[in-house]
Amino acid sequence: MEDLAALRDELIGAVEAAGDLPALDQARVAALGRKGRITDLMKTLGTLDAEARRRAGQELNALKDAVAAAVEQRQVVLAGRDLDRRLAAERVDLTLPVRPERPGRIHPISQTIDEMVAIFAEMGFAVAEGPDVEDDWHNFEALNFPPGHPAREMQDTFYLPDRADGARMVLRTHTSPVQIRTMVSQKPPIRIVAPGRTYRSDYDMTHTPMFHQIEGLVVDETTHMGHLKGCLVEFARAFFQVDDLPLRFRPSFFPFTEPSAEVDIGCSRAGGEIKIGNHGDWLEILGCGMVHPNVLEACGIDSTRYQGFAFGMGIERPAMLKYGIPDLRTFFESDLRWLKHYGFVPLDIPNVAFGLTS
Ligand code: 2U9
Repeated sequence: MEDLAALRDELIGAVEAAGDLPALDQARVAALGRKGRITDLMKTLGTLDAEARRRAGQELNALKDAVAAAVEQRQVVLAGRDLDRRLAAERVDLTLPVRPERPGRIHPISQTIDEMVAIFAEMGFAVAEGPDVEDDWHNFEALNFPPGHPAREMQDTFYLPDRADGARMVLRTHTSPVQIRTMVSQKPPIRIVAPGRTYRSDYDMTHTPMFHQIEGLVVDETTHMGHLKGCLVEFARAFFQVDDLPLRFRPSFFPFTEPSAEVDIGCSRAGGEIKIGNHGDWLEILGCGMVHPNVLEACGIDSTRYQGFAFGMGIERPAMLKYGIPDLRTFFESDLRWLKHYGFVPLDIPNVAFGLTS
């Protein structure tokens, strides 16, 4: 039998010298493979007498284990080095300017949200966000929805399998749970807008199962309906860029506001085309009201001391009106030609002072 100590140094030396994973595999096969050096020696054991075979067998097994352990160790080192090399080679500098020949486009929904947020930010609103998957309490209960309310029906709401603790989870049907979370975690005064994705089980020409909303909430000691009205008039005129845009507040009902109103803006429908402005006709764009005392109390806010106003609107319809996009469903088809046509250049960041969008 050959000198096993020398063989060990040679084989482990080859493993440790391997500079990459393919070279390591070669060294492993040369030692432990079907035609490897150790395997070859194993085959000669049959020619030895019983005692020598037992001793040589033990030594060869120890050598095999030592080489296998060295291969494993080296593998960890080389795999780490490979990853480091890939991370260095594939590094992307996100601060680099957009390549002029391939600028990409901002989706009209993102642009519209940015515009709306810019207007409300100018008025002093902060942006709040929350999870898309909500529990029943944040989405319905705290918002004063009675147990049998139609919005809770299976047909309208996407329910998820119950959690291990029995909690019934839903895909949020509005962004209102964000305001609930804000009121639970912050003390008044509160002034936030909550833009984001919402979900309802509905699909036709004018509804998609996922759509976007922006909602607003102001809570303070002296907040009243006049503040709500001024805020929404200011918003609508800035968003549609029509200085004398008339707004009409019609009484309505929502479980979470009292009193409640729906808001129409002036428009014309001449020639089958909707034009926003002071033209005698009306178009509904949002809902609003004073936060129901039950909602304030559910969030631990004293409704005898604080009052709030809230409003909510979809994003898709104002975006279609402002940018002349005729079909709602095209928003979510990921058609690059559509995006090139209706999208916005990335550095055209909405800003009230310099104009929302050029
Ligand atoms: C809290 C308290 C009150 C948000 C409101 C509306 C009226 C409304 C709809 C417009 C079109 C949703 O996308 S839509 O279908 N929304 O009419 N939303 S008041 O009121 C709140 C929200 C949160 C805590």
